[in-house]
Amino acid sequence: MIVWGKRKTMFAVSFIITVILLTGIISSVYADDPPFKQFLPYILNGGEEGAPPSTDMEQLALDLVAQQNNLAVANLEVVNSLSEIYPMQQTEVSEFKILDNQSGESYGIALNSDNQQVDVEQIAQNEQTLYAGQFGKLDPNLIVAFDETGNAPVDVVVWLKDNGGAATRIIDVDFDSPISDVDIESNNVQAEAQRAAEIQSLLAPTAARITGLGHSVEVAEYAPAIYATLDPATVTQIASWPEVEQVYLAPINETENDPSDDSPVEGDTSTEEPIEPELEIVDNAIRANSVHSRRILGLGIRTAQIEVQGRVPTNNPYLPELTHNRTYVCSSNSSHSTGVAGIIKSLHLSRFGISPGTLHWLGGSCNGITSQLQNRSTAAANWGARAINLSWGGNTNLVLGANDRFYDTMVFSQRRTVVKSAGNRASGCGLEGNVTSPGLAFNVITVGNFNDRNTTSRSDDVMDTCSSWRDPSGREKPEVAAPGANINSTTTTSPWTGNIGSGTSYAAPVVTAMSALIMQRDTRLRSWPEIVKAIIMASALNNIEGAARLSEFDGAGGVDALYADDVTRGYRGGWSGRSYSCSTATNYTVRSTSLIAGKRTRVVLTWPQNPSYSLYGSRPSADLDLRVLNASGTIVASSSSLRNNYEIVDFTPTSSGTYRFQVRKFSCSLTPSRLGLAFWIAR
Ligand SMILES: [Ca+2]
Ligand SMILES: [Ca+2]
Ligand SMILES: [Ca+2]
Ligand SMILES: [Ca+2]
Repeated sequence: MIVWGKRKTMFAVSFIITVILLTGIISSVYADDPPFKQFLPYILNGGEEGAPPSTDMEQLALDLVAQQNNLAVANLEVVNSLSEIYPMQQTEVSEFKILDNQSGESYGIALNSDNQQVDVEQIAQNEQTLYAGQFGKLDPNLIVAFDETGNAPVDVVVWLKDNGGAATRIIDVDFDSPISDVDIESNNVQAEAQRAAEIQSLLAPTAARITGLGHSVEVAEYAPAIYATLDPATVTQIASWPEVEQVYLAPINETENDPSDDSPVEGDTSTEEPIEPELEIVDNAIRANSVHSRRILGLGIRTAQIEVQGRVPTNNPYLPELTHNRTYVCSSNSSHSTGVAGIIKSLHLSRFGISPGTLHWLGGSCNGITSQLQNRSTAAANWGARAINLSWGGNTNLVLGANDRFYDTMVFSQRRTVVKSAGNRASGCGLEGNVTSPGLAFNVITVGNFNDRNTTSRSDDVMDTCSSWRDPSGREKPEVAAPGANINSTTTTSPWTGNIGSGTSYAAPVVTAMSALIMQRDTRLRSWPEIVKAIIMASALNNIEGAARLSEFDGAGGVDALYADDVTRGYRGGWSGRSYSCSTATNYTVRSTSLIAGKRTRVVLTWPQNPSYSLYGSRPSADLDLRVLNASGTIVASSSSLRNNYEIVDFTPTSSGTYRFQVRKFSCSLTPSRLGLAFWIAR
């Protein structure tokens, strides 16, 4: 790693060159790579994560908060901090979250590298304004794409400013709620129709304007997105229109299996792994078999997989009764599509899928074209899919792109659970480790890949060395990990099952299928992706690497279907869903429950990123924190992330009694609309 001082100098030089070269960007001809390419992640996302702030700076932050609020510094504690570099302004800002242990109040303070107090949200806004002034409202990856194609037209997504959708009526739910799923569903149908009408009237004038320039367009149904193929001059013109939020590259996407890992390397015992003889090892490894024996099979739940490449054969006897949508898929059969389908719903007697009872939809795009993938995702949702699997993606250098914003919108507005493979870009595959887009999206569940070593014992489990892990600044992705190494699933030819290889592509459908099991257990959860995500994270107790609470490669841990089912049915755990707006009380108790001394407890809070937030790519529109309070009001555990749109606590109470799970509103710029909470208690 380069030390900060040296990097800052290097950066300053590159930055000056960048500005010189990119002034009047469209008229210039790019001879080389855009010079800012290596800084892509930091330019739009409001900063690269810097080195942690020094203890001196931490002390200064404590002193300032004490001074400004008339508090005793001895009662104050830094609970989280984050340093980020803002390249357009050539500044580094350190943010601190400070808790007053006596009152339970929390305070935020931000300092620049000269130890001056600054308004960090203002700095983030300025960064975006400066970027737009320099480069237009263009996705940095779009600028790179124009460079690579010699300024030829490329596929883009014109994303419009949007008020966040109709003020939808949210029905609060928890395990004992008398609200029926019929009420929730009719609420959703109404809200979705309202949203579609609103989006169409928002899109029509701009779509007509682009058509007027001589370009054909397509529009999305529930997202403020217009698809077109445009040259740089036209993009620059469109980006200057006030109604346009951003113009994104519409990338070409690839499947996220790792074909190089298909078979053991002969003679190299260090890398040799047995091929899973049966998919049922995965079933057992995550204990889905125990859930199946409770007759929870995903019955009555609609799932979908959106695929890059081709079809699933209609004559595979273990994959009957699928809904094959063939609009944009290749005419040939695909081992990737067929393998993913089997992981979700194979009916092979000894190679059962994780949710063999679901009604399942297959469709996608032969060539991984973004507009087609988004279009087919909407078609799947319209068909009724409630859990949607995305085992494909692309590297955007950690910049949130057109697909991230689209799927964040799908979760936010259409209340679907969306699951995405983390990518296979880690060192085992010779790459840098970036989580791929749309796995950077806040609201999807991003899944890493662990190797269960073909045993149900958990002690030998390891992360797959290809599984992507590198995060956007201040965030932690993936959320969870699932088995995805040396998988045996359904195939395209007789005998119809066999080795399909490895990759996060095969870990994601495990979690998609688990979502369907959760939704069968309680059908109200079909339209509460926040609760489904909270349940999956709270129950992911197979710690594969690093800290048990949350760590770099496995997130909250390896998934566990049995614990997830227990939490869903309210056995040694439970869940709640609530409406939530920026005007909700600063301290808001979601749930009170009895906890047991000496029994490990895990609580997860999730809320959606509002995709209409002006700083969408760099920070959540609401920064909520999670606290657990005992009967006397003392905080016994807390989680205070600055950038994640989830919080997780993992602790063991020292006394039995009633505890409160409290949401602390640290900041709220735009409503998240709702939140989900789930908790698990050791037996
Ligand atoms: Ca194992
Ligand atoms: Ca871990
Ligand atoms: Ca990570
Ligand atoms: Ca937070």
